[in-house]
Amino acid sequence: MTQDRLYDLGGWGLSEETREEASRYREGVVARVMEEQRGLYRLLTEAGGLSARISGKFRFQSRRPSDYPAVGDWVVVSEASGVGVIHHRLERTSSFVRRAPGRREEAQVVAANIDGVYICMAMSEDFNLRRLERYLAVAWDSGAVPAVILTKKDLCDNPEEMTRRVEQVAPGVEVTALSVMTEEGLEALEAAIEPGRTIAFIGSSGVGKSTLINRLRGSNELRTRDLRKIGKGKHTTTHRQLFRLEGGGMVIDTPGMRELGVEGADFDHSFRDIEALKDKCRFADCSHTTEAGCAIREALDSGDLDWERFENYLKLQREADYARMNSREIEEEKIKRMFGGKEAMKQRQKAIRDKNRR
Ligand SMILES: Nc1nc2c(ncn2[C@@H]2O[C@H](COP(=O)(O)OP(=O)(O)OP(=O)(O)O)[C@@H](O)[C@H]2O)c(=O)[nH]1
Ligand SMILES: [Mg+2]
Ligand SMILES: [Zn+2]
Repeated sequence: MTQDRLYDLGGWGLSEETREEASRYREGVVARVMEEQRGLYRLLTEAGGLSARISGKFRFQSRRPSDYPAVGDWVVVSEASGVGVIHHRLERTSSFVRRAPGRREEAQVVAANIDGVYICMAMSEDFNLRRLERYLAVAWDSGAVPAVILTKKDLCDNPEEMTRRVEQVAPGVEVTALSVMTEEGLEALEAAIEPGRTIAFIGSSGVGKSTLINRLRGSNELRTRDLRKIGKGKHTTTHRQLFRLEGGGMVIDTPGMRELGVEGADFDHSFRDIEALKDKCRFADCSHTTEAGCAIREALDSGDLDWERFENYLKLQREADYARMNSREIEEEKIKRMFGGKEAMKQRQKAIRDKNRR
């Protein structure tokens, strides 16, 4: 497949490593996933936009939903009479992954190859610190740098107090309060989205993600919630989509999440205050319940550590453990499929060893 170079994908975040990885495949050219809707992908190649589907081989080799391309991914695509076929998904440098709600709890990639995760939370009805802690734990695990965007500042009577409370549960994270109504904080946000970098906007439904992205793009293309027409709890954005801003930065709009299930979490960053306290407990295996010299208990007693924050930390850790356990089960399932179970595999290994000994 030869191509006219209309787009320099370097400006769309393509690194030398990924370009090199793509060149190892013979089937097609490199492209970025801009949009995905029910198995139909909108891609950008160096020659321009292209609609594509997954090849049969790709589908056959994919075991989990997270194996499939997500918005932001780099893929290898070939084209025949205007329709693209995706042959490979290239290595991800980062990904925001949630545990999808539903019967089969599975990892779902919300956005891939992102540099930043902007966790959006409204300063009005949506404000919830425990949920924010959950988002931060998952966002830190993505490999991208999280930031908190507090939206609808115009609807808030005490924005300074609210910002302060958010900063307390988000150690080491930039917190920005803004309003699309009054335009306050927008310039700083625009400047923060640097050329060639990709930022995913995530958060509950109705916090104003699409409104903000429309404003950054100077466009009205994205549908936003019309408060007069649509009832509460409805999601306005229905699929994920990547845009490049005039300044050269890229943003990904995502549908609001009702719940963010934990698939992986990074506690060292998101709960660094608690992790640091744990190191000060007298006993390395301290359960933080009745032991003497427990730094956690002391901090809870003195009020330095908020009880609700600590309880949320424990809860999220249980969830992360459970998710890890699940992925181990998936591994075992895979072994079973390939070798007919662990016992069968052990016997085969023993047979091979015996044979080699002879
Ligand atoms: N007062 C005020 N309202 C805002 C602001 N930003 C957004 N809104 C309103 O909030 C509502 C929801 O905005 P959306 O942009 O659709 O929210 P969303 O986060 O994209 O929601 P989903 O697509 O469902 O996830 C709309 O009615 C916006 O007009 C703001 O800064 N101030
Ligand atoms: Mg939206
Ligand atoms: Zn302790």
